[in-house]
This record gives sequence, structure tokens and C-alpha cells, in this order.
Amino acid sequence: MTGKLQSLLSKKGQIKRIGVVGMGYVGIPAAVLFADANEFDLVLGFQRASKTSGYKIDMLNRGESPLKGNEPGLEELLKKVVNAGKFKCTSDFSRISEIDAVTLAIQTPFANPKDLEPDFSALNAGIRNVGKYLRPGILVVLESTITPGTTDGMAREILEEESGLTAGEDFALAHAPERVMVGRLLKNIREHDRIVGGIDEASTERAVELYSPVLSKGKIIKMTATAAEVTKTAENTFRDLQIAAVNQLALYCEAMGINVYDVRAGIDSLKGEGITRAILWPGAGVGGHCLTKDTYHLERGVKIRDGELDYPDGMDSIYVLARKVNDFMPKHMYHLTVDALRRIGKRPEGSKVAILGWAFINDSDDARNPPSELYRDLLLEAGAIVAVHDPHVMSYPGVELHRDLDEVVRGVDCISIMTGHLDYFKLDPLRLKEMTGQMNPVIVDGRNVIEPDEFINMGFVYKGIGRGDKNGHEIRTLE
Ligand code: SAJ
Repeated sequence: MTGKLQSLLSKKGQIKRIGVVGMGYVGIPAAVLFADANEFDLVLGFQRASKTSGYKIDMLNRGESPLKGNEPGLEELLKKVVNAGKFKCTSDFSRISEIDAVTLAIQTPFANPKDLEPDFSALNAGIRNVGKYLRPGILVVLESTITPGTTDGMAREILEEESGLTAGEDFALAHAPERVMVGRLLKNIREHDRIVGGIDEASTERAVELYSPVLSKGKIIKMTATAAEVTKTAENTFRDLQIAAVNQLALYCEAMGINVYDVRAGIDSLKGEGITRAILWPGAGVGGHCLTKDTYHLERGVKIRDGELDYPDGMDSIYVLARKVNDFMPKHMYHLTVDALRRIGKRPEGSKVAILGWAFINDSDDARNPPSELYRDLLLEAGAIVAVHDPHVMSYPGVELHRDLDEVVRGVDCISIMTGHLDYFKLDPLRLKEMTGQMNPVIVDGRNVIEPDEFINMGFVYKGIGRGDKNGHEIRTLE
């Protein structure tokens, strides 16, 4: 921490005017919560007037949220702060020079999921824009999920290059990763603990001053910027690891002819006195935009690190292995499908398969990195005829999505449940069998949705993830 920055911040006084760059799922709720805090006078939402998202500027200034889906309280709060003149959206980045603190919440998706390299171009452009108009005494905070080392590395370099100022002396710089989930954006920002990490103590303290007013139940957890980046990527890496652990257990249980859900209940029973096993749920795969990429951010952070990594020579990271196990699960669903069809003398080629569920998560329309995609690709490659049902996902490039379940299952050889949507828990075995018109239709359950015996007793050929106790059942032929 240098005296120069401290004295600049003291001279500037309390944070009163805030800028939020990136009017998306993270930026908009953050901006309206800052604007609703009495501690602050004005919040400017910065949004590029681009063809694809420039429309948000007028919408937001009318007090209308451009976000899809239901976000409790967001539109009311947005109208309130717009009417109070405390929030305004603009594409004029030069107004950054008039604010005290600016946060950047810009997506860092994979350019190409195959090579797992993040596309930092939008974030870099945002940082460069901030750098251009940066003034002494301003606090810059990155909220996007980024590779550890980015704040104190690439971001610092761009800001210094564009502004001619020095981080930690002329301006404060920190990372405060977002932890919001669609459908509960405002609640998450208010109630989750907030990790706040500056490149130095003065930056950390200034970021604490910025975020404290918007927290209701949440507490501030202070650390360095790089530690904050590792925390964010690691908290999702750990979740992915936990899911992989139970997915591998499910595969073992299938091979050993036992029910993984009995084992899971047994393991989960060992708790109390500070012991826990935190066992999650096996399934048809792991999708979404968090768990599928954050492990690789963490792995990249270690690669670009300064210090020496002491780790067994040539051994895969358990985190990368976890990703490989989870990415195997849609393939395992395909193997279960092939086995089941073989039991009734059929092959994938020419068979009709109904996929139930395209969203990566139950009862949601979010279809980012859906496990169903690999499963569908494998079926198509094998010459199967595939139809996809999802009650929530409206569209997906290159995939025809059906809303009418009867239409999708009519005359099929196999029904595969890939997402645990509520609708699928109500599947009626007799009606479903009649719809397929088959003596022994196949059903493959990727999310523990159905009760196996109800379908086996109706003549279905059943396969379920982790159901080693049922997957080899006798096939019943009903008159
Ligand atoms: N999944 C399983 N088994 C489980 C849990 C999830 O197979 O036991 C699968 C889901 O089907 C889905 C994928 O993993 O395909 C991801 O599910 P998720 O519940 O982790 O949902 P995400 O990807 O939206 O994760 C977000 C993360 N939140 C943020 O990054 C701010 C994550 O940190 C949260 O823990 C998670 O939501 C949550 O708990 O809701």
C-alpha cells in the first residue's frame, strides 16, 4: 500500500458516484442495488451501443429490465432508482472520468469449448474503455470470473497503458467475483458473503467501502485479488469434483450390480460432530457456464503462476480428471442406450429415440453447454432418428425442440431422460408404452426420475445411471 494512493482516496472522500460496465445478468442487479443504497448519489450503467445489445440502453432508462425470466424485485427496484434519478444507462464511456468507483461485469465465455481457451475480448475492450477515461483516485473492480492472475496482471497492464497512471499508487484495483444465479440475482448479491480482494490493502479497503452498503445478510470476506480469483474458480471446481466423485461411484455401482442411491443414502447418513461427506447426485452429465469452464480457469492460473508447483510428475490434475468423468456421463447414457436396444435385438441405426430434456438444469430454460448435446450427437452419428422434448427451452441452434411430449414419444424405440424437469416425474408407464406402440420400449433414466419397477413391470427395458441393481432385469412380455 502506498501513501500516495491512500492520500488520493482520502482527498476524494467517500464513494458517491459509481459506474457499472456491462448491463447483463450481473451488472444490472449490481447497478440497481448500488443506486438504491443511501450512501451513493448516482450510478451510471455503461453499455456499448452495439447492434446486438444497444437496445438495452433505452429500455433500462425507461425502467424496464432486458433480462429474460423472472427476477423477483428487479424491475420494481429498477423503476424506483430510475425515477429517483439515481440510475442512468449510457454508452458515453467518457463519463467514467466523473465517477469514484467502477465495476466491470462482462462475460468471459469459451471462444471454442474444444480448446477451453476463454474469450477475454469483450472484457479486454471494457477494461480498455475504463482505462481511457481513468482518473487518479478511482477504484476499478473486476466482477467477471477470470483466470487467477488476471486482475494483478493483464487488467492492471491494460489500465496502466491506457491511462498512463499506476495501479496501487494513482488508482485502486480489486476483484470481487459475482456469485449470482439466474432467478435470484438480487437475493444472491444481498445475502451471499462477498469475496473482496485488492491488489493492495488500500484497494481492498476501498472495495469494502463500495460493497458493504449492498449486503444484507452477506458478510465481506477480504483477501488479495489473486486469492479472490482462485476462490471463485475453485468454489466451482470443487462442486464439479464432488459431482464427478458421485458419478464415478454410480458407474462402479452399475458394474457391481448395486443401487448407487442406497449407497448415497448410507454415506450421507454419516454426519454431525463436524463430519460430513457432502455427497451430491449422479446424473447424465454436467452442463452450464460455470462448472464446465471454471476448472480450466483455475488450471490456467496455476500454469501462468510465478511460483514453482510441486505435484506428482506427469499426473493429471484431479480437477481435470473430474471434468473428464463428468463429460463422460452423456457418453455413458449412450452406452446404456445401445445395451438396452441390443437386449431387444435392435441397434441405434434406424432406431427412433426421444430425448426428454435439453436444458442443462432442472425446470430451467438455460441450455448453455447442455449434456444432451453430446448424447444427441452420438445417436445421430450411429444413424438413430432423434427427437428432442423440453418444456422450457424455446430454441437452440441446429436443434428442433418440441413442446408436445406425446408427439415426441409416438412410435419411438427408446425414451431417454436427460434433464430432471418436474414434468418427467409424472410419466405414466402404461400411457407411455401405448404411445410408443412397442412391446418392449426402452427407457434410460439419466436423472433418477422414474421408479424402475413401474416401467419394468409394463414391459419396458430399463437402464438407469447408478442402478446396477436393475439394469440387468428380466424383460417382461405382456399379452
Ligand atoms: N449437477 C449434477 N449433480 C449435482 C448437482 C448438479 O449432475 O448434484 C449438474 C446439473 O445437472 C447441471 C450442472 O451439474 O448440469 C451444474 O449444476 P449447478 O447446480 O452447479 O448449477 P450452475 O452451473 O448454475 O452453478 C451455479 C454456480 N453459481 C455461481 O457460479 C454463482 C455454483 O457455484 C452454485 O453452487 C450452483 O449454481 C448452485 O448451487 O445453484
